[in-house]
Amino acid sequence: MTGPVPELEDRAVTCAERLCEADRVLLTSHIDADGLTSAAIAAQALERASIPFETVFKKQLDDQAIADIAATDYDTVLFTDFGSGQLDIIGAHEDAGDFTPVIADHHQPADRETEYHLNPLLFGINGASELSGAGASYVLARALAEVSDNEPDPSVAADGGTVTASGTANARADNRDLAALAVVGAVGDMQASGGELHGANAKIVAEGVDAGVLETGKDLALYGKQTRPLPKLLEYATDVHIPGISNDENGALRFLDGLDLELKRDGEWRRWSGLTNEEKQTVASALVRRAVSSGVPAKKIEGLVSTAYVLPEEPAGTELRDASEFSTLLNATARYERADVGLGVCLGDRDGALERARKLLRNHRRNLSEGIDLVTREGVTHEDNVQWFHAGDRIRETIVGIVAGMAMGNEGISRSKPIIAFAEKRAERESATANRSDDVPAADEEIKVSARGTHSLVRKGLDLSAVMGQASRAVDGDGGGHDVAAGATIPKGNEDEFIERADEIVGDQLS
Ligand SMILES: [Mn+2]
Repeated sequence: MTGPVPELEDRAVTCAERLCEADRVLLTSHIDADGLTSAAIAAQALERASIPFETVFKKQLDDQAIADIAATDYDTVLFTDFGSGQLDIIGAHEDAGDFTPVIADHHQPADRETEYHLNPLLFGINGASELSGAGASYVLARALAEVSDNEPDPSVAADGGTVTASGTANARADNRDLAALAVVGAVGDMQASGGELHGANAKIVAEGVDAGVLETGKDLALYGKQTRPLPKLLEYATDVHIPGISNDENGALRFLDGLDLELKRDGEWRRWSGLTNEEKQTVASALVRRAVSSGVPAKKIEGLVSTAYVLPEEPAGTELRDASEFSTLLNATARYERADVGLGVCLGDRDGALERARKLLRNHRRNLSEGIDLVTREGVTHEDNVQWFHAGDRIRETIVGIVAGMAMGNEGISRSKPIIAFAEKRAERESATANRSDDVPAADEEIKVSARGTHSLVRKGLDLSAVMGQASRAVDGDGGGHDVAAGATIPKGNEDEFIERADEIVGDQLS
């Protein structure tokens, strides 16, 4: 039998065999949507293979976090969605005999190798767009099902006769049912491009469809198709800006009113997921017509349709039914350091954990809108090539970048210059994650810097990853990220010098 990604199969089997030899395993994973789904996939695969394990989450896998792991009694440590980039540190512990690492990751490896290292980049597969941490964990899970012989064969009845196992039972036996979580992780890591997942990710999607845990189809590329009331779905959809609808409460309402459509049922706004195909067609066509008549470029209009990844086993009208909403829910738990809640949701806790996750998401949205109001009210300072604001401790450093990006285009905040936001790093607060040793308080003397641009600025040469890296290192900090969004940490008091440097670098890039 071959796994979903043939290039990775041999290595996945080697890693799986090593896990099966362990008496017990410490599973450690990154805290974000991809890391949470990675952990959930690995946890279920270990459990089904009857390998005892414990799960811990780390926000950052630094020297201290790895030393803490080494100090445990575990001889085998499974790292998911991180570990490759820290192989130099991990390798030193391996050499010292502290533990044997098994890694399922997709980040750029450090300059060091180890035997049980499953990473698409080692096999010519793009780790940024073709396979996520959850995808690598899924490949490992499939190999674990193949290698472990602890599970009784579900197709054989107790009396030795053959029972007709359902497709889902088969999918569970070979871990293909976990493909849905792998897709949520990939979507959470923004691996969909041009409206869909590609490469190794697409192979995982195919397995999920085959196993009955995923459905795909072309649909409107708007966020919130499961849970948002129709007017809000349209109003908040700003990836493709449609004049008179996007960011326009009354406009969105008027647009819907003009369609021959039942907008409310039982006094409640209907949601996209509850519309018939015909009704969806009515809205979509009208939306495209409006976009065309308001001069939205054809390329942008194409972006109104994308592939939706639906989890048909989850209840309709819930976040869990749509891969993109599911990943957003998970990110909300991660951002507020409630990995335990996110993991619970992934593992099927539909009562306590799901309710807590929704509360965190509501709270997150409120924090965002308060942050945007604050920035818009107080305004930004314009330099020649950048604009910036300092939130102090009034916006959490974990969301200040998103706030900055969302505030662009509001009154006084330009979309033709990148925006840079400063916020104080706070000592980590109480957290109920399984392990708090990662929450070593950051020095209060540090400032988190977040920068956001637009795709049109990137096309003109903007690379915020370079800006954040160079400007921060010039003031004894460090940073990096992506061309359109990046971040840094710098010592407090160096903000002015940082802005001066960043302004120069952006000027050079855009000249
Ligand atoms: Mn990841």
